Amino acid sequence: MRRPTRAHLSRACLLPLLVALPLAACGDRTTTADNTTTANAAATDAPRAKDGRKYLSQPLVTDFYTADPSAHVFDGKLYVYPSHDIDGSAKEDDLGGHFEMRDYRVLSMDEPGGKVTAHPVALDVKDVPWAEKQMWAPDAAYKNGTYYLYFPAKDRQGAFRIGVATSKSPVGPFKADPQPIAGSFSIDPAVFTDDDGKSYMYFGGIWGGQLQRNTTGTYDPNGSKTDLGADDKPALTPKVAPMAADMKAFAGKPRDVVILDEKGKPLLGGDHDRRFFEASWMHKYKGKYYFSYSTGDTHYLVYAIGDSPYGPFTYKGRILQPVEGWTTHHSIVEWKGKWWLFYADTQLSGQTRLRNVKMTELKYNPDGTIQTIDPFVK
Ligand code: FUB
Repeated sequence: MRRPTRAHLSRACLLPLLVALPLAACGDRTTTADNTTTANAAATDAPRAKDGRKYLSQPLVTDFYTADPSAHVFDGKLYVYPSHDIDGSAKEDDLGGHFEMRDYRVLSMDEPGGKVTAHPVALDVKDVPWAEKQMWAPDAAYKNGTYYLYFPAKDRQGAFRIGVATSKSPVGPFKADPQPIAGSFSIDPAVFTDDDGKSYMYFGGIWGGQLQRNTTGTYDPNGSKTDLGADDKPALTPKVAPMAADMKAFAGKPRDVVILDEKGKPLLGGDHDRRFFEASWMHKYKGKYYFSYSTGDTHYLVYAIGDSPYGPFTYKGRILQPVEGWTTHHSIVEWKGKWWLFYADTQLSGQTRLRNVKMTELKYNPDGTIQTIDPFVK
């Protein structure tokens, strides 16, 4: 049998299930009356990248496009909160105008490598009173019987803000608060709950994420379209804010998340291989706080370690080498005795705007550093 090209795969996998699908490529799956889809993460005849390299792992779902996977374990089950990429009409640009997402769908799994259930729409931009467009990378949290979905979107002035929506179910539907979180700006919320029950939101992203347009505390629509252009000055930092007891507001002003080099100096703006771009994530391993993020235009997922959720964090290295596609965005979670990295590439479409989420095991060295993952098999 001829190996399906990425274009074939993309079209075949996204067609309604009217015809017999190439199950070896798309994975075994069924669709139920409530539009729930289940897919088997394992593919037997794995397609290769254009240059012949074999992907390390396969997309978790193949009948719609997903990115920015935030994974959480609730009651022993794994839930992934991804962006839902769509094929919009905007031209690709440096500010991410081509990421035109309008809603969220949650994925769930009972076992690593097992069936993936894709649940119906959990939140649509039309049901968020303050938001106009671009429902980018979300995250979720749980407290006292309520699930919280955090999401960035542009308001009617074109400024990214961060909203919150709640549900009694981890898969939604979620009901959005009428206003964004007061004092929030930029993109990519990641909410971490520490062992003492206190929660923190990490957020921010440069370029399309507008961090460089929020340096004074107010959104400046005419601010820089790129880095600040001050290569020998400390880089723009992500932000962290403690969450209020109701998980719907900040309990304090957002602070800078300072990332230091090996000499204890803040990473510089010109250090594109290591400076923060977007996609904050926090996890705790053996009592240390691991802040991880994407370097954007150099395409790495990297991490820094600290002793407090507020930092400072010292840069330690790469988690993931560049994937196929411009962006990747990740999460790290412990599940069933192993650690997992969730990330995205463009295997199904070959287009940056149409990504697909994946998972792979993440391993630590005895000294607590993370073993760098290559998204391709040698
Ligand atoms: O998916 C839209 C944006 O692209 C996310 O918010 C960023 O992290 C990047 O993945």
